Amino acid sequence: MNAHKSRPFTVFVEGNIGSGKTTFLEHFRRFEDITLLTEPVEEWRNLKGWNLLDLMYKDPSKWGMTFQSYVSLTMLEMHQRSTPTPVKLMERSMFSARYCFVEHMMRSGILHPAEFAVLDEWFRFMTNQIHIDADLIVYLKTTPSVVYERIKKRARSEEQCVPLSYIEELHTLHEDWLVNRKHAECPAPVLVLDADLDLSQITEEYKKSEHQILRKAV
Ligand code: DCP
Repeated sequence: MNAHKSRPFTVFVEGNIGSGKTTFLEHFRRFEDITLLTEPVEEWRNLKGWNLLDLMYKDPSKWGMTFQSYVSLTMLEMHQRSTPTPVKLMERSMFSARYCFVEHMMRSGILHPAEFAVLDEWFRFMTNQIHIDADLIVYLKTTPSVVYERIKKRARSEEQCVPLSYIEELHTLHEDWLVNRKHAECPAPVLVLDADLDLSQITEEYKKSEHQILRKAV
């Protein structure tokens, strides 16, 4: 994996919707030598004036394919982005897009099998033909009912109709990928953190990952 001496130590932060990925990234803002790449949700909400996230939630069968192909593009752009620092911390990756979100849309019939086949071919091409740096995955593990309450509380307008069953399904898909290793591809070692803790306690939990992330920066 460390083929190029100058390439950054690359960490993906993964976990269910509302698991605190953004808060985790913010925790590392205080350190030098880390580039933080937050998820481009704002780009998904405004592509030439179109809110693809909203379109996808309102009519998943019609917009799921369009939304996920745009997510893939934005993720690929993040994977490819060069950083001036020795550590690169990314919110999500093209892997969770494929193994959690696209997988859910395929299993639930939201995506037509032909649409799924196209997305899957893109994913295979990207992971086989383009080198995607990956050194560590931080998995913010949560209980579905806990994140469901957080999602309701933060009230992101597009997510208002998200049912608990969807959050449970996404939880299972994250577990299958990162803990049960049901997919051939898990691109890096996984560090599991308890992300059910509330804000007053979570800093201590986040600190458990500092060594693994920061020792690469020195
Ligand atoms: N999403 C999706 N398909 C993807 C990636 C994300 O449908 N491939 C959706 C799910 C959410 C929104 O995009 O409605 C953002 O989800 P994330 O879990 O990626 O980001 P959060 O902002 O919820 O993360 P956190 O609360 O952990 O900071």
